[in-house]
Amino acid sequence: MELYGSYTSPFVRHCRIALLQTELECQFIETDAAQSALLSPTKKVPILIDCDLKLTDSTSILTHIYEVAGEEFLTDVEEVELYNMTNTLLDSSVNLLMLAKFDNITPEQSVYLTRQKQRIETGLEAINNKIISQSLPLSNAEMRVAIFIDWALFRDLFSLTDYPYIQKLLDLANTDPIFNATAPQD
Ligand SMILES: N[C@@H](CCC(=O)N[C@@H](CS)C(=O)NCC(=O)O)C(=O)O
Repeated sequence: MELYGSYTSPFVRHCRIALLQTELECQFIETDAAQSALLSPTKKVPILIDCDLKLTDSTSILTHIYEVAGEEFLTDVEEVELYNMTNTLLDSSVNLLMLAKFDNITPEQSVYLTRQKQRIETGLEAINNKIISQSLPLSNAEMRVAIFIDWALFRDLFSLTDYPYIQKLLDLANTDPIFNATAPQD
């Protein structure tokens, strides 16, 4: 198997964590925007190639990794809800970051970006009330939350002052050696 991605992407990090957890053999190939545009119709990372199978989304990649390892992934509807809500906030956060970085557009200049920013705030409030785990291992959805939050703090997108249960989850995730070993780095 080959996983294409970057060391900063939260979507790629979740796949790297799953590979380390399951101890499956996989080569990691660092990939920039130009290469991902050639490799994937979505022009995004991660991308996983396993023989004839090409997967272009972290959720299909995670589904494949856990299936190959004989483990379950997202079987409970509440877990799917938390996982997907986190993905929605991740996508909004990536949009905020990229539009500011490449086009110099901030929420103050855009009605739709203001809605994205509000979506992140109300979403974080909801996620703060959905955290359950007090000890490791985290559920796959809570791992997604921890990965999202660690990346958002790395990018200085928001603080956790108003979200104490998310802070506790991040503190717990940081006691996991695999979570630590995959922390975002430029
Ligand atoms: N739904 C995708 C999202 C992947 C994604 O947004 N990846 C970002 C990196 S964090 C990317 O490649 N962005 C490039 C772009 O938007 O052009 C997944 O779960 O894999």
